[in-house]
Amino acid sequence: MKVSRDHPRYRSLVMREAMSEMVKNGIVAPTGLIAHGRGEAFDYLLGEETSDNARRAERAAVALLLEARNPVISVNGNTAALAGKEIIALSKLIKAKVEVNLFHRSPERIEKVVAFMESLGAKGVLGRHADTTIPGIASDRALCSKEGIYSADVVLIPLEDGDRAEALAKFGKKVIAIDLNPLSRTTRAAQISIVDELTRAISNMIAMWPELSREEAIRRKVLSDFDNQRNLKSSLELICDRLTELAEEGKP
Ligand code: PTJ
Repeated sequence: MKVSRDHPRYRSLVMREAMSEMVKNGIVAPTGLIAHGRGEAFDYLLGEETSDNARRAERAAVALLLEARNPVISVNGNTAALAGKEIIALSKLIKAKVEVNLFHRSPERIEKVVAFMESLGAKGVLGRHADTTIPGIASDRALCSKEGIYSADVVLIPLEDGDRAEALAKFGKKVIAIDLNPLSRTTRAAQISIVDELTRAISNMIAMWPELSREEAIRRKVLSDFDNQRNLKSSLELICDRLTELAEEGKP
């Protein structure tokens, strides 16, 4: 479908078209479109821009990833489709491994998503040969690679379901979530919860890398100043304030 550039929601419509194409080629799961729609709804409530608290969480995330011994970025279908290239760029900067881990897992889909990331230029993508499991997850989602998620100290999980986020945290991983829903179990389980849209979050994190990679003292300060609970509360307050403002505007 051709989307007119003049349409007020041009970007959103283009993304939707791209996501539905990605369903056709098997990268995005059909229910990935529902997850995308939920994300759009929360983004609408958040004003479709990066808030100050999202920026704080993104800075803390970059600092933590740079301090990590074995950081891993977990990639699912939606993440590959929306921000595959940017994820690869970030992984190179912070020297993180990339591992494909799917909720709707099948050998064919794992192969497709890994091959898709490789077609975008990723090297050494993990996930094809899952050789162990994360304890506490009933589904195939527990499957992972020993050299990747299993032995990681820090795992970045964009657009995740709550079960795995909780299991990773219980297993001792420092979890960084990117999720527009400040109420989700994923956001609540994570040590650093970035309540921002994935593509904005990753490009902000790439832009934050030069300063944070240079200065260890700044990284330490960013991490010690960061309070995830306070930050999450601010995201909820932001939504409440926006709704109040909109309700006021709508008054006769
Ligand atoms: O590719 P698979 O098989 O691994 O499946 C991936 C999905 C996303 C379908 C699966 O992990 C899933 O069902 O996730 P949930 O439980 O729907 O959670 C996705 C979360 O991501 C929701 O809280 C959405 O609000 C949020 N979200 C959706 N799009 C974005 C987003 N957050 C940030 N940026 C987005 N673009």
